[in-house]
Amino acid sequence: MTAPSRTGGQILVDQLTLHGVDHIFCVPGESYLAALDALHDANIAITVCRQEGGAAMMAEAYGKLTGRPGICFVTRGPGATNASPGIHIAKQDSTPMILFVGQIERGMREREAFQELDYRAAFGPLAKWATEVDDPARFPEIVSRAFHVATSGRPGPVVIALPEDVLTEMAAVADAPRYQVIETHPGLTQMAELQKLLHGAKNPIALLGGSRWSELAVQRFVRFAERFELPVACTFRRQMLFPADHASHIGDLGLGVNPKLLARIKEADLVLLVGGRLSEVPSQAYTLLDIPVPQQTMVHVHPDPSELGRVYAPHLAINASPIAFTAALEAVHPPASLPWSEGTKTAHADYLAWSDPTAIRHAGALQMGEVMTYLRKTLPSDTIFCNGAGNFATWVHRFWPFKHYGTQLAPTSGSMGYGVPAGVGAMRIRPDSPVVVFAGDGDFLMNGQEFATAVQYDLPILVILLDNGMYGTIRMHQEREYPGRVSATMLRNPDFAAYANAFGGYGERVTTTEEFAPALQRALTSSKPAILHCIIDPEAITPTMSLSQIREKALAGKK
Ligand SMILES: Cc1ncc(C[n+]2csc(CCOP(=O)(O)OP(=O)(O)O)c2C)c(N)n1
Ligand SMILES: [Mg+2]
Repeated sequence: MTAPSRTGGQILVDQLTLHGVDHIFCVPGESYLAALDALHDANIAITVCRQEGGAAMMAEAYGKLTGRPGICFVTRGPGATNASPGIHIAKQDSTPMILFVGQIERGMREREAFQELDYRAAFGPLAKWATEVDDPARFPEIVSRAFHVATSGRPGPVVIALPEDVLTEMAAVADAPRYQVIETHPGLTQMAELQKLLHGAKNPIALLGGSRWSELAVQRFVRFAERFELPVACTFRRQMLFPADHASHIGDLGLGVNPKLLARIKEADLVLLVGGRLSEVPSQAYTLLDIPVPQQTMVHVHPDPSELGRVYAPHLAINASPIAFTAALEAVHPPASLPWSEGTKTAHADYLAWSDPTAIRHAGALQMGEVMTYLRKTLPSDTIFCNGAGNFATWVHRFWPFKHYGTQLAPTSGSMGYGVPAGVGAMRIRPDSPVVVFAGDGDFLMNGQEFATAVQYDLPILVILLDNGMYGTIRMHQEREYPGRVSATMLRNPDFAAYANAFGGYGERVTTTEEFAPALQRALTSSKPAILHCIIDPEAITPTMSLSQIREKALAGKK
């Protein structure tokens, strides 16, 4: 049978449909009208956004939540450069994503035509693969490859430029088959070696990170941890990989980490690192384990062979996805006695003490320890927490007990402005899960415009915006390094409650602990996207150290 003749835009959208795409995030542009036209009749939901940075972060959040590539469409030049933070997040966070970018007509290339950009050059180092389509007949091949590249090995972002005339040109070409996720399984001998190492260990520890997990993979790892009474920590912003209330959970390896957890990892004789890279933040600036050869016996499990031996030379390297590895763990058996099991109990108790918000007191009338205690009592455990970067995020990371896979959206890349778009993206695809966005005053306004998208699609995300009138994290670093010399870190803020109202959402200003709970209840009953504008004392820069204490300590050190 001969293939029907279709426009490039139609062929492209037909490929998306057959690869299972059910949602795209976009800001429109005249450069890809033919693709938008084909989307008009496709069974694909569209979220139209206010800025490409927000659209790309929503697509990245989709990829994080589903394990399938998040799809984003933007226009050429400024549309593409605006989308670049989402690409960087997908790269660092190992998230499958595909960004389609409009492009000038083929015949105008190299003249620096209107909004012309060389996408291979601009996105080459940022993305896992960046390319441009030259012929509409090649859409089936190139889109299929994009899905395979985005999801295989260490997942990541793909960028595909779409010349305007390639989208309008007709071609007769057959569709590609639906892509398959390329699974990477551990070998029997490797699993036997792992069992041998575990049987010889006195003090093992597991660290979980990366992507290519699933709810089932987490359940399997929980069963393995139970059989071995193994202590398990999650790495930076990967807390949803192991339930915080489980007896084997011993905390997370992020910023402002529990010193007892660090000590325990240093004292371990076997480190089982599953899925992650143990990069700068979890490795505490590469000080936690020796490089290249850790003193501990290291077993590194990663879906991408190029990450194995990249920084650490593991004693046992297993090239497998967490999904396949955890399936194989079912056949690994514990030794007759578990000399570390008392240590696991102590480590879990240390975690519980460290993450107890009730003991926390800091400056100001609004006490975050009490706020977190209230949230722990009130919010359902399947609430999806989203945040960008700033000291405000500590309240979530340290004090919210993540219990389920798929409840944490936070960039390991430390990108500000992620929380609101991630929350919008999450609620678009999981409309029945409560979504809470934690944001700082600096962080919020980097993509606060997507609050309008939440209003447009009736998504009642709840933004808890902690306003301390500054880029607090940087101020904290300033006080440490250059005490008393405040430079470019102060902010004069708008009335964020009025902002929420002006957008058609619900907004309230919260200045005391007593005001928080009733304001939260009113926000929830409004059923609208809501912002609680919480005024935080600038002194309350960390749960335990005030800004003045940090400055005084630094000044004392300089004397
Ligand atoms: C896109 C981006 N720009 C700049 C930074 C550097 N940075 C990290 S935290 C921070 C300040 C965050 O301020 P805010 O959101 O108000 O949170 P706070 O630290 O005050 O709680 C800045 C500027 C970053 N991580 N990402
Ligand atoms: Mg701030």
